[in-house]
Amino acid sequence: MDNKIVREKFAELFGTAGDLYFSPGRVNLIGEHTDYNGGFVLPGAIDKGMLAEIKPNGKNIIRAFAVDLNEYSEFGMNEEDAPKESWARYIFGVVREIIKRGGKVEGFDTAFSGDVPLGAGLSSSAALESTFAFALNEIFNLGIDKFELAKIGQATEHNYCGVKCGIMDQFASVFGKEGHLIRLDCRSLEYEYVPFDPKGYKVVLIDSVVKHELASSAYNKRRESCEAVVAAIKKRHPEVELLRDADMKMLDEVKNEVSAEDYRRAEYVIEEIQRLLDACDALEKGDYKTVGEKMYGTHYGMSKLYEVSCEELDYLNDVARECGVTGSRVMGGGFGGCTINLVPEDKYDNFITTAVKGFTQKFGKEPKVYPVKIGAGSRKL
Ligand code: GAF
Repeated sequence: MDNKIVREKFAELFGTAGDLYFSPGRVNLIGEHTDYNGGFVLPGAIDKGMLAEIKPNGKNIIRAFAVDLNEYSEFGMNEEDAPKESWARYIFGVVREIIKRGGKVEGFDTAFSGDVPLGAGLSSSAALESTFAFALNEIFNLGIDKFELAKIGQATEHNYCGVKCGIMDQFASVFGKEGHLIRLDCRSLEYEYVPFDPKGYKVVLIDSVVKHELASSAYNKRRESCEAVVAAIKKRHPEVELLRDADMKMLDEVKNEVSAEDYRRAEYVIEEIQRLLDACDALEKGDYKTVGEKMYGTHYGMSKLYEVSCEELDYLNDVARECGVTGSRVMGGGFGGCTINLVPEDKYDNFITTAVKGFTQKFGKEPKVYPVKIGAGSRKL
């Protein structure tokens, strides 16, 4: 990422330099919509993210400049000071969540910029939250641990941005490690770094350029469906707290008590948690064929049961299959964004050419191609 543009803008607006902090976006190999159900995920931080220059200003206000949008916002730190710009609410939310936890944040100036494509399902918002949570923790010596930093980002989404997300994106952003995926148990937050260097394969994202809008309530509705099914199962099985605790037998017992739609949603989640565990076993053995089959399984489930895919993403998935791609699926929350593809090296060029050409002809717009590089998590530069 180019620091220069942030440096220049910061100097122009605020004078003497501050410190630079960076947090990445993420990919997720498998395990989608499992995080808020207490299941597992397998994300990795990427080499793209958000970069912010920050310096305390000795006042009780935050002065922020979004370089990519060429927008400025100035706001206080009390609950009633929420800024109107949606991007500024992420910063405000992080500050408020730190204050709620007893952290003493003072006013600061900042300019920031990012190279995570927005709305592509790569967690640009988590990257932004993590950048500020991590930076403010260091700058004001707050002593908050990394788990809590991730939770601060998640709470920002819940309480200031209207998305009842799980913990995956913020966790991956804060804890990312170069060359490794993170096998995360989203209930206990126990995690393990899994080396990821699939020899003979390339991992590539194809961006459908359909912008997803998580807060458009469809995401929150999926979560509500899962909770409704848990409530039904709990009447018979009080120990079930989350879908993670349920199995298909329990789900079938309540088939007539939940809507057909909610049943399908829960079916997907229960299967997806198992798919992830199977994929992790396969990964350990270097069995990429099985990992790939599981990825296709996820796509099917996200498309037909969870219903978070779209025509463009289904098309990209079909082309992947036709081109002999080992695994392919819609990645992240869905409703647009990217597919993640595990591609044998010798099939790569043909896949990319065929997908880009076919997609452009069919939809009249060109998809974007992002080769994946697994990078490190939140840091000071
Ligand atoms: C979005 C959310 F923010 C995550 O918490 C997760 O639920 C994901 O969608 C789907 O797996 O990125």
